[in-house]
Amino acid sequence: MHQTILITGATSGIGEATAKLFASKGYSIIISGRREDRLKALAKELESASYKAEILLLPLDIRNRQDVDCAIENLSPEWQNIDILVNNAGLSQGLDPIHRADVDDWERMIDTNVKGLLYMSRKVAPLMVSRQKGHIINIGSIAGREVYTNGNVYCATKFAVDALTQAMRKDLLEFGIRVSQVAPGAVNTEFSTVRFHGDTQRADAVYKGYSPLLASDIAEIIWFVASRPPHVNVNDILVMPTAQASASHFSKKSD
Ligand code: NDP
Ligand code: 8X3
Repeated sequence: MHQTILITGATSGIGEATAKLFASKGYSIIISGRREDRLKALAKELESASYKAEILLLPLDIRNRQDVDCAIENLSPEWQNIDILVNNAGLSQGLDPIHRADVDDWERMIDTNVKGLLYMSRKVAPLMVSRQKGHIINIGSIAGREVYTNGNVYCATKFAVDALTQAMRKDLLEFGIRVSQVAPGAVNTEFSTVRFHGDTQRADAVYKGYSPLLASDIAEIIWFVASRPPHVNVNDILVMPTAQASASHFSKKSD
């Protein structure tokens, strides 16, 4: 049966890898993110002979509630049949103690990771409720299980994702809608470059001396979660690099 997935934050990292994997499985895909040029390039690739996927672009800033509302309301009836929503768009900004961190960084993380996820879910969940089917997969983090030094607000937003995943599962239970969380440890994406405001040297150091997870590793787990039979819901998966035992406990080799 024809299936549609909406992936937020598809311009990079985990979201982009997930779009590619689901395209290879024959899904129609709504790809969202702020960088329209990247959405267009991804759409071109996924529509090409190697994937032949049907793609819809939803360029938007997930922090803008009105834009999220309009984007979902203006989907054609066919594209509103969203089977899977992957709430993946998110970011970290800064790594500073509570008394020195930049409050603007805090606002960006809360607005994106918590409020953005809520705006999108609030518009897509009713579409799923009306069809009595659907699957919401939230991308949490090890940072939503344990706090680490200077992780303060980023960790708080991912603890919120964990809480919201549990809450959504209860609220949507009677409608047969599955709600899952995939919570990774360190994944080598643009995440650290964004956290350190474009300082690629500092970002590269995060992934040195061990094998971090790759975006494709997480895409495969999202696929596993999504492809269980309808009576099976994977509530939660915490997945780490073999060389990472906790949020701040790594086995790294120096050069
Ligand atoms: P990337 O930086 O590579 O990707 C983040 C994606 O989120 C981009 O596509 C970006 O698109 C999108 N995004 C960010 N802000 C907004 C916004 N305001 N509106 C719309 N889209 C936005 O990082 P990852 O792939 O690693 O991150 C994906 C998710 O995984 C995040 O929720 C992150 O917290 C989580 N995660 C990451 C881990 C890691 O170690 N990398 C570990 C655990 C969880 P654009 O900039 O074009 O808007
Ligand atoms: C991203 C992983 O450990 O940098 O969520 O917070 S971590």
